[in-house]
Amino acid sequence: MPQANEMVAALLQEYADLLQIAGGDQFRARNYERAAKSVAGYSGDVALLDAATLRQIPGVGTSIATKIIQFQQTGTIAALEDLRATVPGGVREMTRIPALGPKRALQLYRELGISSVAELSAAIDEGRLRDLRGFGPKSEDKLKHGIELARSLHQRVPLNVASDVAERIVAAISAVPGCERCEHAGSLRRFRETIGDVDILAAASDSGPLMQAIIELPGVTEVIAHGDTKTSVRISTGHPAQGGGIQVDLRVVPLECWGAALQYFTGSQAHNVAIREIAVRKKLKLSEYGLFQAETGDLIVSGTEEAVYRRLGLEWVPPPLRENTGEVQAALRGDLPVLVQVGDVRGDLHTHTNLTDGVGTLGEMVGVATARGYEYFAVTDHAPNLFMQRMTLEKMLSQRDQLRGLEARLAGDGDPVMTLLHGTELNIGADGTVDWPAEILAGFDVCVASVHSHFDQPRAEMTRRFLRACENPEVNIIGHPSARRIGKRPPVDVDFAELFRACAATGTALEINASPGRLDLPSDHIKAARDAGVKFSIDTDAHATGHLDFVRYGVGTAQRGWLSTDDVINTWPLDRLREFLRKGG
Ligand code: DGT
Ligand code: CA
Ligand code: CA
Ligand code: ZN
Repeated sequence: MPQANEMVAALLQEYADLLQIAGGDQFRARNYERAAKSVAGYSGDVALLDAATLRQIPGVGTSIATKIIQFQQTGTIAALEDLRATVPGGVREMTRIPALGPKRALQLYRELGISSVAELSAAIDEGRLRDLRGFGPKSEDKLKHGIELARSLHQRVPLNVASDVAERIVAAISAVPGCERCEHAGSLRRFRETIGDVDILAAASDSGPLMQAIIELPGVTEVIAHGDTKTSVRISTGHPAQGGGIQVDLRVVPLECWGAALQYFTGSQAHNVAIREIAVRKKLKLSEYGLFQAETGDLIVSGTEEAVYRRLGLEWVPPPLRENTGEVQAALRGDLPVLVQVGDVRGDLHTHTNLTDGVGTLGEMVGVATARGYEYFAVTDHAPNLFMQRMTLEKMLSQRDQLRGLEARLAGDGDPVMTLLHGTELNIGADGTVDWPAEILAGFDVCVASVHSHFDQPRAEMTRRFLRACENPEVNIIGHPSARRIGKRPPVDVDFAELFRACAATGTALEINASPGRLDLPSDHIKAARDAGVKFSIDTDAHATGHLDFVRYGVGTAQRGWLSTDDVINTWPLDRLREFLRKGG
């Protein structure tokens, strides 16, 4: 995404937040929020557009276009500066705490003078919230939990944010003369769902110029350490939510050590400990410099990861498996799974357009899917029970016509380039029922069904709710099954073992939602689900054309769950997929 779009989106979002906190016009706040999303998902560079072109972006009218022009000229928005003066930044931070929200954050500020998360935390401990209207012991607990969640995200960065930073740095370091190799390692290479710091490994005989290059990169806010083998900096991420930036460690090794170093710095620590124990038993010594004879110190291998693993009697272990959860034993037996790859995905089965809350038109979304080379593509806009999306039967049917027309045009005179599937994302109601009667649902090619409300149901009720959705013959995929938002909302309390059994028995797939704020089903549940015979669909839940690219995070998450193509329905040819979507009916 162009950098200016990112910045403008952040400013518009901040403006929306402040409007809402200051108790202004909720309608205007929502407009700014919508514009922020559109700008973030817009493919052109807003720094280069005139007012007339800006107004073509969905949600951008005259007033917002004027503010963007002002940003182009001054780097800021005057109206925003005014609002900032009336609401302290710490209060806006407070609104990010799940279970608080703008109204009550402002109440805390006005009535108790609390203007930061730290002050709020102290006030809870001192019992100062207890007598406040609208707050009680139960909300104290919820707030404390919310503060924890918000803090954990503040320290660790979402996968896509770290990934964008790493890509930028690897490109910059690779371009330095003398750099022979450069790749990212650490938790990012393992596709953990959040990243503590970004580890970059490079090979060069002289590390100096590479170390110099990283401290001079644009966006570096602090040099934490600067040496010959390791340099650490803090760098801003360019993403709105990550004010504090992220730490990046660059390590430079001689090319001969590449494989041993990459293995070492990819981790995880637990995996490395297990591998080193195997080395010790073979009277060898493994370090970031290579695999050596313990006694003589003679080097055996170090050039490639494959050679290091092979000499230890193991298959090469794909990084997402390296968590010491059975992969070492499997690699010793030569029994690792053949993991699903991004290139195996034949289509996306959960996407949105601007008919509901997406920002891309049907044509734009389909265009980008075609360019990705997908064989099939499902459009699954929200269904009527999510009232704020204002979906109707008429709108849905007219979209279906439009989609069929588009498909015919894609095919031209020849074979269809890509099959378009008309789907919907249904809402699993509190009792497990979904939108629309069965005869309407039967008209869709694919139905995703998700929980979007009543997140706090007790386990037994929540489990019954999911089971009923699975037993619905029209429901094909349970969307973002845990409904968590990483760092924002905890997973729902459902009996996963029961859910997995029901999915396997009814032929309902569980989604692996690839959106970096979700990554849901979380990887730690995937393996158990697979063992129960569940099939999966790796979907982006794209709300903008750029989101289709999130599929790689979904595939990384699936790999962490040990999945192969046989487990993932949208890697299958269309006829096999269609057979699955019939649910045996
Ligand atoms: P993160 O940054 O918290 O998301 O997680 P990692 O896994 O990237 O951890 P990090 O950055 O501390 O270190 C990167 C890798 O380097 C780690 O996975 C294993 C290796 N490593 C770093 N320090 C040590 C250490 O003291 N002992 C061992 N065995 N390995 C280490
Ligand atoms: Ca790291
Ligand atoms: Ca590190
Ligand atoms: Zn959804």
